[in-house]
Amino acid sequence: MIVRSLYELTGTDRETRAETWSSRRFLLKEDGMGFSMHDTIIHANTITEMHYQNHLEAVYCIEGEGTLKDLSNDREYEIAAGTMYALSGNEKHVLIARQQMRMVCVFNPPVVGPETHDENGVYPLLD
Ligand code: 9YT
Repeated sequence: MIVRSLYELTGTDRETRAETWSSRRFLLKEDGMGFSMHDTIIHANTITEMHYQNHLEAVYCIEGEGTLKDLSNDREYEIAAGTMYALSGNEKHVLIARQQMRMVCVFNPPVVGPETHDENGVYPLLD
């Protein structure tokens, strides 16, 4: 069994920071669950373009409000606490955070640890 608290992750190599977000990674590939689970803060008044070509991701918003645009078909969705979205087709997307947003994110395959977006918003597949 694995039991972890958010404060144990803060400031360790399980916390990855980027310009528009900070991701606290509760579960990584090394934990052997077959997925990774992150508690991610998206900073207020930011725009983040992402394209997870190598991973499927589900995102459950538990705080804040923003707009999600699916760049594969130009559809828009309002995201607020209590809303989940799943990138079931590796869709290129953009998240416009009007407020600070807090998201629980699950990745399959699991991330290894330090992944952050490359210039195309992609996470590499790491071993
Ligand atoms: C909502 C979102 O995808 N933000 C980027 C960070 C990523 N989800 C992560 O690694 O936690």
